Amino acid sequence: MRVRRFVGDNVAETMGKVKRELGSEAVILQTREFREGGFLGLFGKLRVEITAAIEEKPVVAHKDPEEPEMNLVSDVKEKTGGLQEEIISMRRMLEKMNQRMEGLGAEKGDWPAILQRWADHLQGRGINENLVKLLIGHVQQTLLPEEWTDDAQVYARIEANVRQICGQIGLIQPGINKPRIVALIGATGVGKTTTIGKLAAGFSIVDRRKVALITADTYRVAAVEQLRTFGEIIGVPVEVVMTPKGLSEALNLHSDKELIFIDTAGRSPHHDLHMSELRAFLDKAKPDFTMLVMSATTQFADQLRIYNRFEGLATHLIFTKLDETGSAGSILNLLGQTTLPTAYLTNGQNVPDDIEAATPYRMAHQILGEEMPHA
Ligand SMILES: Nc1nc2c(ncn2[C@@H]2O[C@H](COP(=O)(O)OP(=O)(O)OP(=O)(O)O)[C@@H](O)[C@H]2O)c(=O)[nH]1
Ligand SMILES: [Mg+2]
Repeated sequence: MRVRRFVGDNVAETMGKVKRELGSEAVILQTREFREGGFLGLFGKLRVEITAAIEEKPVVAHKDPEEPEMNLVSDVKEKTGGLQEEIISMRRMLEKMNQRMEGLGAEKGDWPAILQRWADHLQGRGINENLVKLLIGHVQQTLLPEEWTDDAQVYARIEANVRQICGQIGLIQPGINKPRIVALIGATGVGKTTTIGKLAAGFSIVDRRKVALITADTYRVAAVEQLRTFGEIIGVPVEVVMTPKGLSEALNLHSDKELIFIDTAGRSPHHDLHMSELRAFLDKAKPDFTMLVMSATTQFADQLRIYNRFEGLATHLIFTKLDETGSAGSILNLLGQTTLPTAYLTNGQNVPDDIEAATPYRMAHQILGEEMPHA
C-alpha cells in the first residue's frame, strides 16, 4: 500500500490532488484542518490535509479455496456472533409466522396437487416455506375445492394477501418552511448513490423542488466524483463533508432548500467502527427520513442480518435491483417479519428513469411475477 499526504486550501482542491496523484480508487485514511502561518498557529490560513493510500497490485499467490484464513480469532468471533443473531431472528420469525398460521387455521401438511403447483411456484419466487403455507392455506380455507382450478381466483387471493403484507408505504414529502433531510444508508454497492441521483433528478427536474446533495462518503475519490457528476447533470449543488461538524455546516448552508439528500459510505453491518461513524453523522443530521437501501439480489438471510443491524437507524426501506432478480420473494419474507415502511423500488441503472414509488400493488407484482404456475 502506498500512503501519501496532500495539503490544499479546501477539501475539493485537495481531493483533486489525491485523484490526480493516486487515481479514483484511492482510499482516504485521514483528513484534518489546520492553520498554517500566523502567531502560534492563531489567525493562520486554514488548510486541509488529506492522507490517502492506494493499494498496489499484490502478487497473486495460488491459494487453495478450502484453506482457512490465518486470522482465526476474529474469524471465529464473527461467525459465532453471526450465528447467534441468525438463530434469534429465525426464532422470532417462526414465532410470528406460527401465530399468523394459527390465526388462519392453515394446514401445515402437503397440499392437494392442484394447490401444490401454486406452492411450488411461490417457493420458486423465493418466498419462504412459512409464508407459502400462509398464502396457500388461506386459499384452501376461503375458496371452495372446485374453485381451486380457477387460476385467476387463486391468484387474486394470493395477491391480496401479498399486498397486505407489503401494505406499509411511506414516501418522501418535501419540506415547507425548512428542508426535509433524507439520508440513504446501507451495505456496500446496493445502489445508494445511484438512487440519490434518481430521487434528486425526479424532485428537482420533474417536481421543480429546491434540492441539495451532500455526500459524507469520502472513503473513495470515485464516490465523491459519482455524486458530483449527478449534481452537475441535474443542476443541483453538491457538498462534500468529512466530519459530522462539516455536515451541520453544509446543512445550514442549504436551509433554503426543500429537500436535502445525504449520501453515506456503504457500511459492512459487521464492522462496529464503521457503524459508529455512520451513527455520528446521522446524530448530527437528524434526518426526517433515513432510508435503508437493500438490494433485492441479496439473499434473505443476509437481508435480515443487515436489517437487524441498521434497524435502529433506519425509518424506511428502499429495494433496489429488482430488474436483476427473478425471485424477489425475499422482500416478502423480510416485510413479513419486520416493521419499517417501504418507500421506493428501483429496477435498473438508468438515472433518473429506473425508480418508482412503492405501492402494495407494484410490490405484489414484482414479488409474484407475471407468470402463472404450470398446470
Ligand atoms: N441493475 C441495477 N443496477 C443498479 C440499480 N441501482 C444501482 N445499480 C448499480 O449498482 C452499482 C452500485 O451502485 P451505487 O449507487 O454506486 O451503489 P452504492 O450503494 O452507492 O455503493 P457504495 O457507495 O460503494 O456503497 C452501480 O453499477 C449501479 O449502476 C438497479 O436498480 N438495478
Ligand atoms: Mg455510493
